[in-house]
Amino acid sequence: MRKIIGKLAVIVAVTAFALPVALFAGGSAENGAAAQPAASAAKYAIVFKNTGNPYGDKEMGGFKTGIEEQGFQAILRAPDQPTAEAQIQIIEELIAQKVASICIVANDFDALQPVLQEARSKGIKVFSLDSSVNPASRSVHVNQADSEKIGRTLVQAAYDMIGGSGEIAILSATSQASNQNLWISYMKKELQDPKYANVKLVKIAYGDDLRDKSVSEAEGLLQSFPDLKCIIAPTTVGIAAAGKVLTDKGLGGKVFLTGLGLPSEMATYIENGVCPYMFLWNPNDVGYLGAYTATALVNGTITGAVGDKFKAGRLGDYTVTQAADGGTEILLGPPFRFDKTNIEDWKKVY
Ligand code: RAM
Repeated sequence: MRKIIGKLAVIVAVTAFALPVALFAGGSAENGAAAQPAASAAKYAIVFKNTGNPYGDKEMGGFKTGIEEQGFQAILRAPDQPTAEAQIQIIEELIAQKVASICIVANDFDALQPVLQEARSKGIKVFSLDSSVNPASRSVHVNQADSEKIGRTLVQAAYDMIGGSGEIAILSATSQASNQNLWISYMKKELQDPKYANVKLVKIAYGDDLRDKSVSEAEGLLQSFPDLKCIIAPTTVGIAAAGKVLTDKGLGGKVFLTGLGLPSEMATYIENGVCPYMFLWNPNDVGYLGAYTATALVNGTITGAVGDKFKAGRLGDYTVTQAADGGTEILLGPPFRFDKTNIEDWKKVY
């Protein structure tokens, strides 16, 4: 770990984003558990977008660690398909199970409102994480990183890779995913800057965070736009699928790739030059912060109001702040840039 930290300390000085503090702390989840309290019957649930996403497994894994080290039971759920309807069914089951709280990684910003309000009316604490629900449906949102910075930085990266001119496309998750849609809205704002006069966003494709669909959408982009110079994939599933397609077609150095990717899944494509660099945060930490948000809401340490403070185990102290959508949020911290100089170390971490 010391070797990793030493290298990262140098890298962080030259990257747009800072290194997540939690990684410098070098703490493991176990360090946060001062004394293992006796297991309690209280159940804390997290509902991810869909199954089969390694990022989601890590996020839910971090949540489980944080809940269990506080002595409670964690319930990890995700539907097969990334739809609001499927999540509504799961949330109804969780209400019947009388869980203490529901942490939702939403497949839709507004569609979950009735069922989440029903949960809240029954005393269940509800908050979103990673992909938000609207403010009327939540106490607070746990945000992995500054949304505007993510969107703008990804367009700046594409600009840098294509030398300031050419066609670019976005390969997203589902068309309803609130986190991707928010990032894309900031990408579009960034593209309005006159500096991008020669950059053309030709299409936003949706791979639905399903591996096969993301592969065929990436192939479709290449077929429809033979002059395409860069794909921005703000989803770990999409970027890994595009990495494989570009590698298999031998398009490294011709069509560039950037976005948000898991180092463990993207190392091959960073090492072979298909993806010169990309960004992400630690998904385990997002889930772990969610676990402490859940218990802080349930035990009344926070209500989700601006200025509320709590301690999130090994991650330290957090304060609730105003979110751009009118609700409130808890921000994990800055994302990190991965490239050839550091991917070797990071692919082992997450
Ligand atoms: C995918 C999911 C997730 C998002 C990451 C970047 O795994 O869509 O919600 O945060 O990508």
